Amino acid sequence: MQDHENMMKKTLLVGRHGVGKTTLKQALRGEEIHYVKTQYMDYGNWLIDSPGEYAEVHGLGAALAIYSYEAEIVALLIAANDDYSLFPPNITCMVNREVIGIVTKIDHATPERADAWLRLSGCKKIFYVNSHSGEGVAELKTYLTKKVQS
Ligand SMILES: Nc1nc2c(ncn2[C@@H]2O[C@H](COP(=O)(O)OP(=O)(O)OP(=O)(O)O)[C@@H](O)[C@H]2O)c(=O)[nH]1
Ligand SMILES: [Mg+2]
Repeated sequence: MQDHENMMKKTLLVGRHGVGKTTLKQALRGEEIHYVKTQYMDYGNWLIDSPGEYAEVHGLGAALAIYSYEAEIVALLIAANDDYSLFPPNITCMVNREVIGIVTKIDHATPERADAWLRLSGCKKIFYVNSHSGEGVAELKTYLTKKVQS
């Protein structure tokens, strides 16, 4: 999968430390998967990767509202095997952008619980990915591709 930056919607990835944001970014870009701890906002190209610690603060809603100004789409990530959610109910109303949900690590557990948490937080459209095998990644990438006007 080749990355054509100007064809992609600028997308902000948000979720707890270790949920799989950077790994998903690598999978979406078609890069080799390798671990790197995200230490600061990474504006590399169309994907804006955030450190999990930024989402693990009391003022998450306000922080989301500010970072989302830089993006066209905000993606909230929860892993299939997570046993808690950082995102309060209807947090999507803090964001003046489309918000999608992404369940990561679907190789670890079934996605129902993470899916329910993301819906409770206000996400209407939810994707399911395994960034290691690539399952679900192409479908997500297609969704994040700008539609050509005819
Ligand atoms: N089994 C499995 N492991 C995954 C998947 N996605 C990510 N991981 C693993 O989860 C760990 C954390 O992944 P990262 O992508 O670094 O997580 P992050 O959300 O970027 O974390 P921070 O940068 O600390 O906020 C790594 O060891 C990844 O290999 C997945 O779909 N399946
Ligand atoms: Mg990271």
